[in-house]
Amino acid sequence: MSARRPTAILAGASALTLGVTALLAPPAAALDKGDAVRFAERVSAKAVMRHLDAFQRIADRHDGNRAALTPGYEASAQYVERTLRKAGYRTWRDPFTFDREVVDAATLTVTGGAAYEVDQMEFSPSTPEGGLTAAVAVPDDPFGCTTAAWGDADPTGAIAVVSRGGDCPFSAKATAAEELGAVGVVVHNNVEGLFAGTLGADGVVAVPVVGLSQADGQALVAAAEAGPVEVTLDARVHTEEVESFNVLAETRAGRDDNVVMLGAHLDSVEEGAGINDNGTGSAAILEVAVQLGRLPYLNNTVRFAWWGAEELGLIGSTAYVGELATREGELDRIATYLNFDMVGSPNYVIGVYDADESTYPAPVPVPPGSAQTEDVFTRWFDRVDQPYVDTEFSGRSDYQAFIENGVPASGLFTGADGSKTEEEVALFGGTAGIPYDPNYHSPQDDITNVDREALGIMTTAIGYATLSLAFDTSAINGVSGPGDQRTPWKHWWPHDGRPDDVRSLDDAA
Ligand code: DPN
Ligand code: ZN
Repeated sequence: MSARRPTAILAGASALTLGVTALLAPPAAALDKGDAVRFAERVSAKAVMRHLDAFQRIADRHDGNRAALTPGYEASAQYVERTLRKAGYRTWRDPFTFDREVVDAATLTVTGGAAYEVDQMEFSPSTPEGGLTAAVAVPDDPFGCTTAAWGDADPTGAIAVVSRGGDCPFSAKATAAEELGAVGVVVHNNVEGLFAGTLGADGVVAVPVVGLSQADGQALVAAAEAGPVEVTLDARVHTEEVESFNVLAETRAGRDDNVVMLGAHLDSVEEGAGINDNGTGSAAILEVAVQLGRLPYLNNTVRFAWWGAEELGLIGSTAYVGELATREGELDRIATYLNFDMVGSPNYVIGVYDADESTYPAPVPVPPGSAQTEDVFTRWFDRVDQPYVDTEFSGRSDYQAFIENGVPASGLFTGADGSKTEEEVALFGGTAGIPYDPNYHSPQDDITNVDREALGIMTTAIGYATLSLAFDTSAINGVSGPGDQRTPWKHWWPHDGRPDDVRSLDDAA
């Protein structure tokens, strides 16, 4: 009997505890091995909503968000860890470091007048300490795309103020102004609000380039057209190395040389609680893990990951795959990776990552086995007469690192900032012409921003696919059967090993 199965673990518990546990836990009707349909019914939307309520409470107690590097993320991780441990899992934190840009100054001050907020463009140099004081110069053609656009205006020694738009990149505006002697460049928006621009690469110009809101830009240009205006631009950033972490757990049951992996990013954006993006994915796989942990036998190991710093650029999942790629055999053991990033959008579609490119050509690698992974989901939806659509296999989430390293993947998605079509309304209801999630990346992505029907449909599909693959991945990688379950293969976290980094789990949720 492998020492890795829950029954062996429970046997380690006192008989009294076992007795009590058995009395307290509802008797789990015996599940026939590999009965994915019955298992799918066990993963309830109600339980997933309870996890989402916990994430909302965590955000409420931690500055309104669960963003990477914040106490809200730490508390979210502790909730996941505590829930998993109650379900019999060991959990691991998989730390990673990365360079984070820190803003030291971001203002444009009119001498004797208003002070405006600016956004230093990506790859722009910073101003010196104390900022840069100069006159404002405005080109004849407000877009300032070329030196010719400046006409009779001369920006020598001045800070150029140009408008976004005119069908040229920010780098062209900056290069033209610098060529004519400008010492700094301000690009004001051509739609409401501030924006985060980029010069596209390092070294494009040697002068600082910032974005400014439309309203502030128009006020500045009007003042400059009425007479000389002097401003001080103070825009400085520095990078520092920071550390975050992924949360990982895997079933004790199942052969170690054939792993089915599920993942969802646990971090939110700084703007809000991130309940749909991506509390829904995190909560859905958490409940699948809880229910799966109750099964004493699986053919294949199922591994779960709650990713850190996805919103900062897929950083946690990329670090994880990068680490595995350095360890002989690690990636080969992963039969397929299932990604769940936004599975409860209020104006939802039931979307499956289009790995066979039947609707959308994929702009990223599609490893063999991905189409077969997609089939597991579409077969389920066909079986229960659930309409579904393809969504682009775009790599725009935590499966990117896996597919770039040859690991097959697919996943489910209810939509983000894309606009719902009439055809999709005919299939799923909702409203055409507005985003699938109108509150995407906003403070309004809270517990009211989840469609329970969509969440239930997706949660059941995830449960079905997980159990189906936990018993049989042969359609994906040709591996079938129980394999050798006796030799717990030393994963790069020693299984028998690293004491759970259990910290005193405060009652974070
Ligand atoms: N990448 C996800 C996020 O913003 O957290 C969601 C997403 C995926 C959005 C694909 C748009 C397209
Ligand atoms: Zn997001």
